[in-house]
Amino acid sequence: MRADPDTWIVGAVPNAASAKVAGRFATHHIGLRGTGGYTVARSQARAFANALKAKHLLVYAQANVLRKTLSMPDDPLSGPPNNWRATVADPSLMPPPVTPQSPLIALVDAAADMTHPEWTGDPNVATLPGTPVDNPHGTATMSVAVAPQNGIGILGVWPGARALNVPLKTSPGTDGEITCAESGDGIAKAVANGASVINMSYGSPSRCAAEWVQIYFAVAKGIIPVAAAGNEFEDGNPLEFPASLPHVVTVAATTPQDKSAEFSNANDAVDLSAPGVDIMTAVPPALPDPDKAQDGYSLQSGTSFSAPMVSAAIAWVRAARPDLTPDRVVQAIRLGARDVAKPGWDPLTGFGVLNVGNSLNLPADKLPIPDPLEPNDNIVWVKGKLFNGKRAPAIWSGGAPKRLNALLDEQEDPVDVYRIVIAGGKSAKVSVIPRFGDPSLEVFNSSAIGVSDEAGRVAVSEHAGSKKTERVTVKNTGTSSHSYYVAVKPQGDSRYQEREYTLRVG
Ligand SMILES: [Ca+2]
Ligand SMILES: [Ca+2]
Ligand SMILES: [Ca+2]
Ligand SMILES: [Ca+2]
Repeated sequence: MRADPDTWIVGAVPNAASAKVAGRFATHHIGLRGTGGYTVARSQARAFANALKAKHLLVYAQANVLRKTLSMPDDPLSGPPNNWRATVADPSLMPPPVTPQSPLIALVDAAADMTHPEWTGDPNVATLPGTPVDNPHGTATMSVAVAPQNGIGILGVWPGARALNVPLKTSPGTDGEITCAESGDGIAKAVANGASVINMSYGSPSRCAAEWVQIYFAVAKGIIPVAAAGNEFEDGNPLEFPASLPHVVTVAATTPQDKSAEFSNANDAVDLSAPGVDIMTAVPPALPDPDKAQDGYSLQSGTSFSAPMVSAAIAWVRAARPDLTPDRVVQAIRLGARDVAKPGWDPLTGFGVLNVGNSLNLPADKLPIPDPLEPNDNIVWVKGKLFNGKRAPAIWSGGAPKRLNALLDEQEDPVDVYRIVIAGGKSAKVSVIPRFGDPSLEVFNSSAIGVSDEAGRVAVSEHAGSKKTERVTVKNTGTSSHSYYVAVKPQGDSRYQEREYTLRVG
């Protein structure tokens, strides 16, 4: 038996009499008060135990046996030079146990091959039926997220975590492309199946309103959307969607040397990076192997493989830190990233390379405050024209003043809109007190179609500077009560994207 040669452990009835006996020897009490275990020098162990025994206070005695630090053993294809996982998650970090209640990672993607040997006997992964496996992409993204520690192939970021492949039909005659309607339907299925995180390793420069609505619906339910930044840096570096929508965690790709991958799109929407060059992935054995060695595994490159690493890390942090709101989980992932390239955030790598350990350990008081009532980025989202057909609850309808603290971000959260109700003939005093950076204040009546519609604007206050409180008074000159929409936006040319403010109405 391997044990510490110098000490012994003696367990006593946890009471004052035992403590008195322990005080006569060179002892150290182990752990919480009232648990009664002591370490003692080996030379004194027998005398201490006998002294306790004489007073019927001895409970146990044993050698101070050694424990090995646990670490995640590699599977055959996850060791060097394929050890990207060690870059994002220290192998000594043990992921939380997987239970039926663990956060579900939904990967909206090409159909995954569930007959792949990597998933044999794995009860935690699934796909939705009915779509043929015609493309390696869905199998690969799922493996990077959750491939189990099973002596076969590779390890995902959270090996053995719960994952659902939501298969999309690829459009005939294209190179595995999908329509935006398919994407919207896939996101909705992920929501309906209880996703905690939705991974979208696809995109294009075209916006798609239907996809946007589904993503914001997910955000409103506390689900975190993650998307690949895109692989077109050398083809004009266009903004791609859904990656560049507000509230989406946008993932760029880095090389094994922590440099931005030459193909990885760079823009203000990028939140962080993860390895994306020569990533060992599982691929369907029955399809032609992308790297030509027909073995069910293939080295692949692209932001498509970086994004599911972040999705799995988000699920892990959600499991380990259930006290954090979803927006603060995203902040823990962003701010926990290991800074690379230019110091601080940059458009190539965002806040840096994913680092699960840092994100797990960032103290809650180092994270930004929770940001309430998102997504509220324009009047349509709050008025119920796009969502549920229901208006967002009013934050004030008369009576005592209401306050709330909130955040903006020029890219990720460009506008905050809140509904208030003013009774006929009454007024509301609205103010925005800056806490960080410079916000502006506008109020719109319910005829306004959006926060750029000046015809519907009934009040505005936009003093330059981060010290000045914005104040307006809005009077409802009609006889019946009406909804008004308070809009807070970033202003000024701060080098920071973030704003924090207190809104007061009443
Ligand atoms: Ca494996
Ligand atoms: Ca983003
Ligand atoms: Ca906000
Ligand atoms: Ca907002």
